[in-house]
Amino acid sequence: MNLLEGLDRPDDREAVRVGDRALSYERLHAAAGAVAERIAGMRRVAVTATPSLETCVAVVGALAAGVPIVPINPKAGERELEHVMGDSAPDLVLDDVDLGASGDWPAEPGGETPALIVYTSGTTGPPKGVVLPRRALAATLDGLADAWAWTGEDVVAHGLPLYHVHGLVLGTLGPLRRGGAAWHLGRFSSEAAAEALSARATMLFGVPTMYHRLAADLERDEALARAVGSARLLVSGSAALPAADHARIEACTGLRIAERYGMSETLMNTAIRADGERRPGTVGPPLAGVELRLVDDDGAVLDVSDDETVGEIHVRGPNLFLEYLNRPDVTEEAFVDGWFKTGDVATRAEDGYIRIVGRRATDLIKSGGYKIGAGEIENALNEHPAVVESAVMGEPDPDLGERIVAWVVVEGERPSEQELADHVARLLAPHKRPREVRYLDELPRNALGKVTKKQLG
Ligand code: MCA
Ligand code: AMP
Repeated sequence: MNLLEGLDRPDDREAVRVGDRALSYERLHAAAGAVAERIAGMRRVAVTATPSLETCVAVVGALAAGVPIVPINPKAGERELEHVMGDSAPDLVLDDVDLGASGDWPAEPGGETPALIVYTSGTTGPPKGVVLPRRALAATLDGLADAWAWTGEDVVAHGLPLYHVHGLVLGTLGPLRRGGAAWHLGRFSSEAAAEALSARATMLFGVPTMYHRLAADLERDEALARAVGSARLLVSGSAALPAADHARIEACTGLRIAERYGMSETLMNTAIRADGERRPGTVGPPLAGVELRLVDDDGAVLDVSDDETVGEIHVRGPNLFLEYLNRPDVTEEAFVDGWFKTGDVATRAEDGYIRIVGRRATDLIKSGGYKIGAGEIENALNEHPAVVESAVMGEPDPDLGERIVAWVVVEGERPSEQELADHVARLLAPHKRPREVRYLDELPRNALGKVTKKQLG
């Protein structure tokens, strides 16, 4: 099974571009081969996943070698880095990749070989490493190729981080499997997206926050709107796209965004097809090969397609992860009869379209497309010397989807909001910092002494 089929024919076509630097298939193949030779036989490696050609070569080299690679947030703070490095214990951090080196590729590893370990937040405690095998990457990318008529002719533009599934698997490995090109914008901006799309890019991948910002810019600038309107497909995922932003983008570009729904553990589950109806608020039918069911609170399977009855999404298929690294207990709890319990709550329409209406855990926050656990932030806040206790929640935000709000009880001199935000950014990551801090004398509690977050806000 050739995971990156595009690399079977390493010629001088462009494979990856980051800003104004690019690598041909030939160069990528050679440089990744050198990485593969260097790490042969290692148990696990990591890479500080900056948006760079070096990161792409490190990941492709590790895939070539059959050595699982952990992409690390370059802005990971002290605690987060300590945890990820301790938990994954890489033999090497591939931060000195040489784009000019050359080496040979070993034989293709088997489909169950772990390929990537991507860290994702839970409700409490530190993030968990999701172990993704090669066949899951292949299955999800082929499912999307079928849904979007995605071929080697396509050039995917995006400005997503390379330490999560969206930017790494879909935005980078996707084009390499198809034999097309990935065009990383370096950092997302409407101008960079428009430039790529008016040059060679055919598809744009982004999170709803990016489309929200894009909409505002396109409304101001017709030339920008025309450039974005030349795309073959605009795709949104990682969080719910507000209907208003969907309509604004359509009004400016004439294009209706296609949404798809996935998760680090499952990769992609559903997608609106390139030739399918775009109904705002829906994420389309299951991808080929993915089984999806809705289950009620008692665990009974809901055999209904009325776009009204709500149940938790369970999925099964070749797109699923192997396990949470070092967490057999949590892995076991995540499944029932071979089905993965997503925690997402949805309806199903007669034509199979899924509409996500919420999620089971209130302690999970989706901000800017990042999944963030409330407990993780509370633990970080509680480490601040002035903080006695804290409670963190997500509140609706037009730009970020949800913004992180922290309620804190402090003693002594009150630290400023900025100080607490910086404290969390330093320990965890900047995107996990509270955007707002509210000070209280005490947190509301029920008779059992448990904090009742519902009474906050
Ligand atoms: C601000 N900054 C700070 C601080 N405050 N740095 C240190 N300490 C602080 N206190 C810095 C930030 O690091 C950042 O730096 C800049 O200021 C702006 O920060 P922020 O406001 O957080 O960024 P933003 O502009 O609001 O980011 C919006 C975004 C981002 C670009 C949309 O949220 C994003 O990239 N989201 C993508 C998330 C994603 O890929 N999710 C996929 C998960 P600098 O400017 O240098 O960066 S995978 C998934 O969900 C599944 C599989 C799926 O379905 O896809
Ligand atoms: P992560 O754990 O970071 O991979 O985030 C996965 C979660 O993102 C899913 O469980 C959903 O809650 C959410 N998600 C992803 N895509 C969509 C979408 N198109 N609409 C709504 N929620 C989404």
